[in-house]
Formats: sequence, C-alpha cells, structure tokens
Amino acid sequence: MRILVTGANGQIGSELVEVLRERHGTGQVVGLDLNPPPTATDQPSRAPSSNAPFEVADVRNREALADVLDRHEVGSIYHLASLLSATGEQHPDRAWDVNMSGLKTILDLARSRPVEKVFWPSSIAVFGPTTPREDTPQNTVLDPTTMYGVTKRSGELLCRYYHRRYDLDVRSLRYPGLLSYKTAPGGGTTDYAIDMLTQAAAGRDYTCFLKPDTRLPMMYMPDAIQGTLALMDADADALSVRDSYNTGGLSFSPEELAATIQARVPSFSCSYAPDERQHIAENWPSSVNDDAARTDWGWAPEYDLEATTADMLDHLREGTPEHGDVAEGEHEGATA
Ligand code: VAH
Repeated sequence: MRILVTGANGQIGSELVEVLRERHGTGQVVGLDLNPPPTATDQPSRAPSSNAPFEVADVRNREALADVLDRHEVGSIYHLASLLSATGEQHPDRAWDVNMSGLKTILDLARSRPVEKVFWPSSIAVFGPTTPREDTPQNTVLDPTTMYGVTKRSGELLCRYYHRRYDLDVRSLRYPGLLSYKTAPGGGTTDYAIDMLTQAAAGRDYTCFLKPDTRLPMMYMPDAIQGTLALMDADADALSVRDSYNTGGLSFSPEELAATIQARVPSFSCSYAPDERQHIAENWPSSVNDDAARTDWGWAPEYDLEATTADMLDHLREGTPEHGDVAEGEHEGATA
C-alpha cells in the first residue's frame, strides 16, 4: 500500500514527502499537486529522484483522485492541499472551494476504499477574538474571523464526523505558523518570519507587515514533521481528540525575532509597516496549550527561537534559489 501526499509542492508537503520517502522508499510515496514537481533545471535543490511517483491533479476532481487512489493502491493519505490565511482573504470563494470540497472529496474516497489513515492539517486560525489569547486551551470558544479559519474549523468538524459516523481514522494537528527554508512562503500571515530571516540571510533589511509586538505561536518545520509522524504512528485508542490537536512549539513577536537575528547579524535592521494581515494576526492566540498532544501521543518539540534562527540563517546563507519573492496567490500545497 502506498502513501499519497496532496499539496506535495507546498511548504509542508515538499518536506514531508522527502522524509516519508526516506522512511518507506521513494516508490512508496506518491506526490500530488496542481503543478508538476520541481525539476533539476528550475529548482535543483528540490528535484525528486526520477522514480518518485507524482500526479498532477486538482483535489476537487473526484474522478481524478479516485483514479490516483486506485492505481497506486493508496493505504494512507496526507491531505495538505489548501489556501492559507492571507490568500484566502483575497480569494474567499476559492479558499472555501479548495479547502472544503477538497477535504470532503478525500474523506469520501478514503472511507469507500482500504485507506487505513488520513492526516489533515488544521491551524491556530480556528481561534478568534473571544478565545483566551495565552495558553489557549484545547477545548474553548472557536470563533475564526478569516475564511481560512472558517474552513479549518469546519474541516475539523467534518473529520470528527467521518471518524464517528464511518469509523475513518482521520487525524489532525492545529499547526501554528511554520518556519522553513526549503520552499518560498505560500501566502500565510505568519510568513513574515520566513521573509525576515530570508532578507537577513541575504544581508538586507526588512520591513515587517505586522506590528512589532504581535506575538504568535510558531514552530520550526523539523518539529512539525516529527510531530505529524508521531501522531500518525500513535495507537488509535490513545487519541482522545478527533477534531484537531493543539500543538505549540515556540511563541515570538517580530521584534523578538529581529533581536534574535541581530545577535547573529549585527547589521540587520527591521522596520514595521502593518497591513491588512495585522487584522488577521491580532485575532489569533499568542500561545497554545498542547497538554493533550503531549499526553496522548508524546508531542515534544525540540527547537526554541535561538536554535530555529541559527539553523534557518545557516541554511538560507547556503542559498536556496526559490527564495526571494514571497509567493502570492493560490498556492495549493501550502498549508498551516
Ligand atoms: C497562515 N501559516 O499564516 C498559516 C498558518 C497559523 C497560520 O495557518 O495562514
């Protein structure tokens, strides 16, 4: 049985596919995205090996996805294809369509086939202005203010329904903002952090689109990947949460990140020009409580702000050709 990863070209997908292929063998992991994978010519650092199975399809196309699942005899699915918060506010109808129709298509196909497990990423975007901002509980008021957040909360409820009604083993994490250096950011509000580190690594200053004191929950990609795999490896009976687990890594504000960068790049300077994304960020928590994830399946992030900054700067200084302009518009594959 093979593993299918939708949104395989995105921020999480491109790294998760690599780790899964190392774990299970290249031919056992099928990537799927709206666009073909990077090639040795355009993005050599990300080009998969020649025998890496890849499908170009729209996750809203039920017939195309059914063919992929059957032809590859898929036994587990990581459904990552999604529009993120900032892009979703620019294109709310498309965000609902891709995020919700895509998810329901995957869940419907999975429950009618021998698919053992499905992973789907939610986000701290499910929280809103009526939620406690510090140490946000696993179970609390969920009052999302963005279309992205609405699709993520709706998706959580859909996943829990499919687990209760059809006994589908679908599992989910509420990712915070994710930092990574291998792919260009995909239209997220928390992507300011990647942009700031990218500019600093290139010896440039940065103008941040959030206020300096906007503290948000964040996570370094290696922790996000190991947490995702730990959840999927866990015994089903150990899981007490079937909408989506809170997972925190670290929390910081733009000014805290800028200070941590300046300790390594003394010449770096950050200025602030908040835009419409400030209204998104200020409705999100500053930190989340992830005791349930730690108790149920051993969630244990390893990277703090200093370690994340050091590792990001080191790799970005090596040069990643796809970095430079921040990706905008529909970026299927990006997520959380
Ligand atoms: C975004 N990176 O900014 C995503 C994430 C918590 C934020 O879901 O939209």
